[in-house]
Amino acid sequence: MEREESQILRIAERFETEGTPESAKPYGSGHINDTYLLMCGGNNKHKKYTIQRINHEVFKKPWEVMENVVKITEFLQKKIAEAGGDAARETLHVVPAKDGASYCKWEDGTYWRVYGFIDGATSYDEVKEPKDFYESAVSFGHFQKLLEDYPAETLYETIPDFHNTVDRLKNFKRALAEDTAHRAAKVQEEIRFVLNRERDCHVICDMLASGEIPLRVTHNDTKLNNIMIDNETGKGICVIDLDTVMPGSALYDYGDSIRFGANTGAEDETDLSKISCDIDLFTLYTKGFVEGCGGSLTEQEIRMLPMGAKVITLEQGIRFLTDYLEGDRYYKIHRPEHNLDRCRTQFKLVKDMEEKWDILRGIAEEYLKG
Ligand code: ADP
Ligand code: GN1
Ligand code: MG
Repeated sequence: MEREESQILRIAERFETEGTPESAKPYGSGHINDTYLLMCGGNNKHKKYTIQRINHEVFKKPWEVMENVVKITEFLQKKIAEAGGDAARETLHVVPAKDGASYCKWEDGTYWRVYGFIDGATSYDEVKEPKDFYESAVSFGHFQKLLEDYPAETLYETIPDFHNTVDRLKNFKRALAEDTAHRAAKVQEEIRFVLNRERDCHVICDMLASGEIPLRVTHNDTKLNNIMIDNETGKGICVIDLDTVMPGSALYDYGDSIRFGANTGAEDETDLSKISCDIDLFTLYTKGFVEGCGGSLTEQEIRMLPMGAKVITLEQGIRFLTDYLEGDRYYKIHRPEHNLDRCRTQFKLVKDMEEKWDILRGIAEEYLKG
């Protein structure tokens, strides 16, 4: 929901910004939180921040999200500084509220936070230059590497079963049975697409459960627009959108980037002939991610990377379809059938990956050690 600027400014005044909040404009294209670019000023100086409403329908315990974010960003700041990096730009910084908390609960029951703005860098909604995609791969891989020794058990699961594909399938079936928005009849083809791939939904969950692949601290929302790319150097400098950092699988982190960035069309493209998995981008991302992970991926993880891409794309399609069946309650939509359009791109992409399966596997297997 877009709010009056004056209200955002009043909320911003609750935080320890440098200078007085002067303007707040809607910013970015995330599907979950409401983000505003906040300008603060005083003494002829201006400073930028992002102020965000944390979507507490999605994140039921925003205080746990913020506890995670504070712990992770402090951990990363230390690691980056130790490695001689620029901790001010290479990770998010939480700006505390004036009462010392990491967020502020507003009078209407909404939850807000402020981050320092990463200036001189861009988050891209599509791959314009392949090298940006490669840089994002190195950054997401490196992010996971940096968190390799983070005590995972101290993190909250901010959305329980977030990438539990089996659970997502179960929720889809429940939504289908309930059909509250009376839309199931319209999407029989999409429903069949899911039901024909039930087995795929189990592959990664089963491997995690048996210990065949490790549970790691992962980002879990590795879309290209969750990386800031430096405008001058072209390097991926900062991983943002840390709300879903929690124990997960590297396969989902890798796969979600492929799903979004190696797609030749947009996530909500209505012309499905534009949707396919670009082999060059797939190759490039795989190289960057394996390099970024710095030797930490196991052989089995490397072997399963294409499966990560396929399963997360299927999962995402299932999530969009479920939301469509439930009457568009989760994702922000900008047109009536937006979730259905999004679902269809995901399934087209899954199908294309299936057709290119041997090629995709071959690309990943190049990186098997020994
Ligand atoms: P959502 O969960 O809704 O995707 P994000 O945290 O990803 O929210 O923020 C949405 C967009 O706002 C990002 O894609 C990015 O463009 C911008 N953004 C968020 N935080 C910052 C920041 N600290 N500095 C610069 N831009 C930011
Ligand atoms: C949401 O917040 P945003 O727009 O980066 C969603 C992701 C989906 C993505 C699909 C918390 O990401 O899981 O993959 O939309 N985030 C949450 O575009 O559900
Ligand atoms: Mg985002």
